[in-house]
Amino acid sequence: MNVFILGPAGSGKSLLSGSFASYLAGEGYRVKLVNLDPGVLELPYKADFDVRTRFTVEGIMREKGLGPNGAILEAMERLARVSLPRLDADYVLYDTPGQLEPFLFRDAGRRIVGSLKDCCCLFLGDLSAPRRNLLGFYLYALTARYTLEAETLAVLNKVDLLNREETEMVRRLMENPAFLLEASASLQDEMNLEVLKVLRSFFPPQRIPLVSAKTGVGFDELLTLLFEVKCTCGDLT
Ligand SMILES: Nc1nc2c(ncn2[C@@H]2O[C@H](COP(=O)(O)OP(=O)(O)O)[C@@H](O)[C@H]2O)c(=O)[nH]1
Ligand SMILES: [Mg+2]
Repeated sequence: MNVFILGPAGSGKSLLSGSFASYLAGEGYRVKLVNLDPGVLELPYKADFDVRTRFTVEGIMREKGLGPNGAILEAMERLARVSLPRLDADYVLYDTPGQLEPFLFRDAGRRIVGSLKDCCCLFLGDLSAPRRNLLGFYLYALTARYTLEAETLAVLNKVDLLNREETEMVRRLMENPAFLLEASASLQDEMNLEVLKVLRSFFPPQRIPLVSAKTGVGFDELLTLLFEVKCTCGDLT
């Protein structure tokens, strides 16, 4: 299975790529790691294929006299055309560019994901950041799924940074968003619920695992969800 790890800058894509790969290897799977981030300076794992052997954002800046934003756009154009090696493994994990938007909204993401069979994307949210905007995170994950036309699992990362009450609160919200209204019945909450109702009629609800790329908490649940995606009859509720 090809697993793309997506998410906003700093959500933990690279750390999760490395630590989830180690976890899978420990479970007895053959795992390969691909770095698709041409802008990263250091990686917390050893990549089996690294796009930086072809080009880097820094190299493009020098070569073309561009600033960082222009170089990132040029790098995404090149990424869209890069030919990836076929890697023989049970799971190939793809760490994606630090900046999500140009990967998602330009050709690179759609082309690369669309060129591979047996794909699943993990869309990471940073629990230390969007605690008050979980619906916004979920909508963004759906945007990735809609844009890439690939099965996409929303995953909340950095659960180790939450205390027990905060973790419980997030878990309850994920299981039953109506809990939002019990907390405070603002206009925004009512709107959130209406949006959720509409979304649920189009997208089957999915369990959202709370994981930690740092400690490995939640990896068992993440792997179970990947099994369910693989099994077409999988029930994600
Ligand atoms: N505490 C904690 N920190 C994390 C976790 N995942 C990532 N980080 C940290 O968040 C920062 C950004 O992580 P990185 O993997 O580079 O994010 P990326 O930009 O999405 O690839 C780094 O300092 C990581 O060590 C996590 O689960 N828990
Ligand atoms: Mg990264």
